[in-house]
Amino acid sequence: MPEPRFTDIRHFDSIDSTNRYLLDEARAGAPGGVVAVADHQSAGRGRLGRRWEAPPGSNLLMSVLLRPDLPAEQRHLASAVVALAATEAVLTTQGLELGIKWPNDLQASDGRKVAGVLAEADLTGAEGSELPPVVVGIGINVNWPATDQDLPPELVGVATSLRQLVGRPVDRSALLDALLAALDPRVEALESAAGRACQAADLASRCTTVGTRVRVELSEGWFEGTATQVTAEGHLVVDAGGVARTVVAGDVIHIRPGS
Ligand code: BT5
Repeated sequence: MPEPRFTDIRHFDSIDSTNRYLLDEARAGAPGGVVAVADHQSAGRGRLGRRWEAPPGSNLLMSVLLRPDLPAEQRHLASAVVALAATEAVLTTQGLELGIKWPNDLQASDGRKVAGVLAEADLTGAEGSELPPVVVGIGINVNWPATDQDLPPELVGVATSLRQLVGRPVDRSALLDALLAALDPRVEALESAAGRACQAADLASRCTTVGTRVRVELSEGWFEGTATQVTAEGHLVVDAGGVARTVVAGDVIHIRPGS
């Protein structure tokens, strides 16, 4: 039996960012499988310099260090497996189905955001290395917001929590255990082509973006279309006026509902 991966779990009362911490650990040579969990982050980060909000002691804020043997074009699957493990953990512990809004949000059935995933790779010095480190962080709104009144105005109607959705406080540590248990076989699956195909298929089946009109905002402009599929690499295909455009997670600034 291979050893379970996620046994080195480092808890912090407060830290700037669990992603920052594990990126530094990765640079210092830490092995894949290290987990960082924080009660509070003073500089929790989202994609592209955005902030991740969570008051102390209320939500699940965690990162995992992975050294997946992944072809570069399939790297998005490393963050996808964390999003998939989180939806699985929410289903097993709360009986609640969440969707994945491509590329990295977990959302309730009304579209409000419950969790966000941030994957960061440190490619400096990784040249020639077969296993460049990837740190995948996830912030899950577990007990905050308890009501919409807790939210800053810009997140009202945008964010919700497991507590709001299930109507009672939710145990963060049971959710963490379930997430890591679900993640272990999924990370293992990244090692083979068949396993990666399975993870991509799971992502496609959970992805609530497919079939909807989207406005894709990239650094060099935007376009609108209908999302038609998630590819085996985890990319999103958008039909823009009869032209199929493949969108890569790392290139996207925002995916918004299209008109
Ligand atoms: C994300 O970014 O959704 C990725 C969030 C990853 C956070 C985790 S926590 C543990 C680990 N350590 C870190 O430092 N980060 C990771 P993005 O798609 O850019 O979404 C950020 C945007 O979501 C913000 O600009 C807000 O509009 C909104 N937002 C901020 N906090 C939120 C919350 N708690 N719930 C829902 N939306 C939020």
